[in-house]
Amino acid sequence: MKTKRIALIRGDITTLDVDAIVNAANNSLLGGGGVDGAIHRAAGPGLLAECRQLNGCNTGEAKITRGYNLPARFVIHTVGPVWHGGNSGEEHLLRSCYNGSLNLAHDYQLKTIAFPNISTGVYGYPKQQAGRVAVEAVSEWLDVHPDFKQVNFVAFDEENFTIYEELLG
Ligand code: AR6
Repeated sequence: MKTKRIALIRGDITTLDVDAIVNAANNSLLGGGGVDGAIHRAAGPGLLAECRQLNGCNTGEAKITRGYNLPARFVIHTVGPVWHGGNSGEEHLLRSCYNGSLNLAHDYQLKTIAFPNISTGVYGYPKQQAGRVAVEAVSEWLDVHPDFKQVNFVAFDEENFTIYEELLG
């Protein structure tokens, strides 16, 4: 492990009892498939009602809501880039999702967070490359935020688990 403050968890992010789980959302913030659909189903209709007030979210940025029926107190919704081959600013935008989510958590004085592998489902970002960006961005952010307690990477499938295991050493 790069740091004791990074953990790898296998499973479903909606079951985690952390201060905030991160949603891989779309620009509308009005729900969708993948982890977004799972989070909205588990949180219940209050989440969608609050999301409607947010006026969407730009790619690479993040917004926060309460967690409603989730064990997590908050949901941080971030919009990852769609993969267009890697020369369209995807890495910069993906890094910005991690930094923006962590900065928002810090602003709310949260101490524990869980991330899915943003952009690697419907949005097509290669899982290994996205995992590397995620681990780098989080490690760098933690280095300058010694008070933050724990960042969890959540691997929903075996492929993601193996990727993070190798990246985290
Ligand atoms: N817990 C943790 N990780 C999960 C879960 C879960 N319950 N379900 C899926 N994953 P995706 P994207 C992983 O497609 O690529 C939605 O329709 C999955 O294995 O959820 O950023 C939104 O509304 C994958 O590695 O998000 C947007 O329109 C990762 O989560 C669009 O999809 C991300 O896959 C966003 O696409």
